Amino acid sequence: MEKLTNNQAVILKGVGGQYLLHRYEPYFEGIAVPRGIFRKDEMSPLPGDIIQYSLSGDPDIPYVIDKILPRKNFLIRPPMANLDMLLITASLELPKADFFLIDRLLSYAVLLNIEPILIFTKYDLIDNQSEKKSYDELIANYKPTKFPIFVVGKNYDSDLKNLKNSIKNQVVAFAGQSGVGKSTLLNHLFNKEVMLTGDLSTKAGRGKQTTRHIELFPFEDSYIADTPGFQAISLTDLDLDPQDFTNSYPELKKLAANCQFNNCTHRHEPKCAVLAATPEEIHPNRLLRYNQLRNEIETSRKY
Ligand SMILES: Nc1nc2c(ncn2[C@@H]2O[C@H](COP(=O)(O)OP(=O)(O)OP(=O)(O)O)[C@@H](O)[C@H]2O)c(=O)[nH]1
Ligand SMILES: [Mg+2]
Ligand SMILES: [Zn+2]
Repeated sequence: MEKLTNNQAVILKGVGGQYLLHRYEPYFEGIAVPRGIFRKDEMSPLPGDIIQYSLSGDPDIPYVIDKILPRKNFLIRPPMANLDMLLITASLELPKADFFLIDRLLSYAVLLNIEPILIFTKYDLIDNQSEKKSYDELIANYKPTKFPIFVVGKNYDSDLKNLKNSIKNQVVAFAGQSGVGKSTLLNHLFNKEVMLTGDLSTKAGRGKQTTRHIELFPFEDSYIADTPGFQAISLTDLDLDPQDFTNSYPELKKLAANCQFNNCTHRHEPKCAVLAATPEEIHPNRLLRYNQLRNEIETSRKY
């Protein structure tokens, strides 16, 4: 994140047309409403937006948002802007890892210029063959991508410090299935209960997903969001160029340099370096899923 000037701030959340603003240096926090013009423009302020503000003269809502600065990226669902990093979280125990969801989230992040990080939770629960197998399988599928991988669990904190370092000074969000431990990890990073976790929400009788609105939490020079809604991301909504989708797989992109055709789809072409690759270069199951996802993208496209 760039350094902000005296009249700039980050939007932490928006509720009922009011926005909570925050800045680390020099420290600032305040509530603002946007100037009328945004409503006409369709560009409405989002959590993560860097904005310019001024005084409103109203003691109840002391600031107005004058301008939204250009966005690095913005997501429609969950609605937020300027995300630097996506913490894609999967469980080594239950719920069973959804490899398609992980693949989709990885591509989505790459395509939107967001750095993906993989986090595997519940390492403490690995005590039989089937969980050991799910650990090996996750590592084997994603090690060739070279995306950072962190393994965490109850009382297993050896990767936690590295994770903390990686997210310094970044706007980050959690993504992954319900119950994998996103809120648990967020609370662990903060060292306090900021988010309701599974147990609590069940007790409160509020069903599965706990968080409804998007909120960024300032944490050691970073902004962290515990965002519901990433499960629903759909690559076909992006109206992607299928070749751009292919290029969002780093291990494919690397191997593709040696394919005979430079627009190789790596599905059936002769002299395809991807089809000839070893499981250490690209995992066979990830390649199978890639085929299916690319087919979906191609058939959903309107030519
Ligand atoms: N043993 C163990 N349990 C964990 C770990 N991480 C999370 N849990 C438990 O898994 C359950 C779900 O955790 P949450 O943090 O609420 O999961 P979540 O990903 O935030 O789920 P949603 O908010 O529904 O998306 C809770 O009962 C946690 O205590 C872990 O590393 N080890
Ligand atoms: Mg949660
Ligand atoms: Zn190829």
